Amino acid sequence: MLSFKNSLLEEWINEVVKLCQPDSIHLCDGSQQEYDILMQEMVDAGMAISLNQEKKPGCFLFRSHPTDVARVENRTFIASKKQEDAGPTNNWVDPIELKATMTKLYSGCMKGRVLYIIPFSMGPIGSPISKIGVEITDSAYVVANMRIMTRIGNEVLALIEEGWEFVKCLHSVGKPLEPGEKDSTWPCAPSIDQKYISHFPEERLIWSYGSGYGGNALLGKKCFALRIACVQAKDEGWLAEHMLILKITDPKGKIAYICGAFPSACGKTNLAMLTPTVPGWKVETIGDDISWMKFGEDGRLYAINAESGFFGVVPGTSMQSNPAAMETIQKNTIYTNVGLTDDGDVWWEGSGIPAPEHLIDWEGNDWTPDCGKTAAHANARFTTPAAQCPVIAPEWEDPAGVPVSAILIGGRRASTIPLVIESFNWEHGIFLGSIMGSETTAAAIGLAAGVRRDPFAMLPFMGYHVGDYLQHWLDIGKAAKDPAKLPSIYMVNWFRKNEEGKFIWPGYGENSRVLKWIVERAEGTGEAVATSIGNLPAPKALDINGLNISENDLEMILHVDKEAWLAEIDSIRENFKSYGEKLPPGLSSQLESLKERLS
Ligand code: O2Y
Ligand code: MN
Repeated sequence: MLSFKNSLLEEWINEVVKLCQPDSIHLCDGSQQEYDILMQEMVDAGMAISLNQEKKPGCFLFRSHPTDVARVENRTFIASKKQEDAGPTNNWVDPIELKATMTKLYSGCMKGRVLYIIPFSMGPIGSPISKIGVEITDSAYVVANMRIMTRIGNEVLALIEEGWEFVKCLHSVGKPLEPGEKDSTWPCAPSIDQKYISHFPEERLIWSYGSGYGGNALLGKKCFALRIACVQAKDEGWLAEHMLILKITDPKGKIAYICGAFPSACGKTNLAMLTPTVPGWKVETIGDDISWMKFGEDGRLYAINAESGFFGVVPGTSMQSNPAAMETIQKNTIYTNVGLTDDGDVWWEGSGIPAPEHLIDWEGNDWTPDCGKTAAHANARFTTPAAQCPVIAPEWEDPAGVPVSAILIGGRRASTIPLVIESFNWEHGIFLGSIMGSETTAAAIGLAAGVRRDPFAMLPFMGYHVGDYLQHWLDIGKAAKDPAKLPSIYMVNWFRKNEEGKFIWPGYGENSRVLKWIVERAEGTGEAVATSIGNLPAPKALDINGLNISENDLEMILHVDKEAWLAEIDSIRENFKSYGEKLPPGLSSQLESLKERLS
């Protein structure tokens, strides 16, 4: 029996120990020494490879099981008491049924393993915006990654012992060991239907079983900081969002903070660390994935990065796409599923570094450039400390957060959506957030019907009904002491294509031109024209100095395509129908107003 001052913690841990039957228990203190010992144990067991220490000091490579390589949305469940509270976008299972199924799986699941207890804080320890969790896991890989991605250990445990509320997160790789059985290098449940990523929102409880990978296993990230936290946020009057946070400084030294919601694989990490091409402007990073926002005393929304590391996609990361990320991942980084070169370094597709003649690929096989396979898995990851990022803003850990001036929302749209639209007001901004999305492959040829709507890029991460979620955004606007202090909302689209299917806008550092206009709008100097869909940059208001873009292309990406928008309205209406009675009236009236303005 483990004993703690906090009886809730003590009861829960002892209950889990009894159920999972580990061989031993380790309470994580969060120290460097503890991390080093765990890493060495994993290297000795053949689960991790220590990389060439001259080239990549403090770096390790892991190779996952080929069936366990990404978040599993079809095995992710929201087990609210009532099905209607999960809504049409989530997989709902009755919590009693799900607990019965998973209790059987958990029974004895940690035999032959160590049970690690990780007290962790999402956000700076003790910040009024932060929250605490405890993850119980049988994976040392999870402990190591959680130490980079969150703040773990004694300081957090002390707060729990003082009585701070905590979210219970239980994780098992789902592979008990028989006496004498040799462990595999990446233990996990043998089949996909034995994996469960389950959320019990009313109980603030997470149960994950069967996967050791990323968002399925590092429970502070998507499971807590988004799916559970967005329910806490609704109940408590704040926002837990899938957003980057960046700091932008103009040539006169004036600072603004911008949050941005983009679906996975839209370049969020790159935007958070962008190198502006506009002379005199500077961008620094606060966070790249999860923003928690609360009203401050002054009536502004303040944001914190809920994490302390980056869990970024490796393929495509290069000195050209993201030099800051490249510098960050040179040391103290965990690589998962990339290629291992013969001199103990790592390599991946899109690194900008010529492919070596030979390496060992992410599955542990010999690889040559002509072998017909990629060296790295498409969802290979780096786990790296945010503090190492060369463009991290000095105030990135300020417990008070940073005041947000603007919120960006954007998906991948080949047509219809201009480069940037400024919303008329908060309600119109929420409407834009509700209709954002990306084209599915079929729609790459321009069919609006193929748009997968992804409100605020939260579709895979909403812990409750999408209609209630959007109503909560509207309510936040109503709760503002001074609506003029709410951030302005901008829909952006870096992904417009021409008739030949080529991207029109160059993206990357050139996106600073759009950020510049947004900041100028906030300062009252940027010019805009009101259109039926929102305010667009006035002619010449967007700084295109030195940019190689034709008048025609610029016209195309800043133009309101009326026909396309009318088709869009039909598709939005279809989508809204799926919300049933929970469609916020504020959003249906926005849709009708848009139709009127267009006709
Ligand atoms: O595949 C995974 O488990 C990781 S998913 C992920 C990781 C970091 C940031 N964002 C995401 C995402 O899917 O949005
Ligand atoms: Mn994400």
